[in-house]
Amino acid sequence: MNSQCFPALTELITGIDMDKRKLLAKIDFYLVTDSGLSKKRTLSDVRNAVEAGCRIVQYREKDRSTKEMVKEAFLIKEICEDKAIFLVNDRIDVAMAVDADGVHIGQDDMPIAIARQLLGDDKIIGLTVHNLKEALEAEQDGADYVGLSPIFDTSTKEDAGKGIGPESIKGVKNALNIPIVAIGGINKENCMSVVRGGADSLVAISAVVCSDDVKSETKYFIDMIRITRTNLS
Ligand code: TZP
Ligand code: MG
Repeated sequence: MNSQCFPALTELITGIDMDKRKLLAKIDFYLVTDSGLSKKRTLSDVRNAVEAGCRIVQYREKDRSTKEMVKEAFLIKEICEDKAIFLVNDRIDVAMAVDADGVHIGQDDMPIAIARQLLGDDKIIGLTVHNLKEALEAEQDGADYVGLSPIFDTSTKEDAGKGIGPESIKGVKNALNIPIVAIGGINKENCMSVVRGGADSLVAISAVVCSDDVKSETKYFIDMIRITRTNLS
């Protein structure tokens, strides 16, 4: 079926919009992989999260060779296919090699303007920001979304810094037009405060990948985000 001719019909049938850029406006729970913490391994985590309805996956791998990463990235891309946005953390070369939907980069990584030149206008670029100033710069430089970090203290990323608190999200949300993904120390107990704070989406790495049942944990976060949003509106 030609999704460009029948977008509404396609969405009705598949449950998602086939255009990954449009899908970015609809993300809720955001999966970031972590092979060091994962109980059931990265591919299983991605498969289960996508089956639970997760619409965005970031392949974040710090311990593998480029060759292994490319191989695994191809497999993750296949799982995400037309169901979820597939981004690669930091490694623009890996993202390009597998034709991923985009990248997620940090403040010390490739400048957005150069990443954009390399990837093209169709790809999604997310940038980690820690405050309003960085968030405004990110939007101005052409980021498609920001990852606001860390909301709470976390031991998953050693250099993440101190948590800024969920109440800090609102100021960034009010100043930006692009989506805000909250990350850092988010779990089942505090996730509602993050959505109430104004986050469009959230990441909870250890709370999900350390679990025996990634599918049900993902489902929990997706349901909670949607219910909290509905109650806010
Ligand atoms: N970037 C900022 S904090 C973080 C990353 C990758 C780790 C978040 O992990 P957790 O387990 O959800 O606190
Ligand atoms: Mg990085």
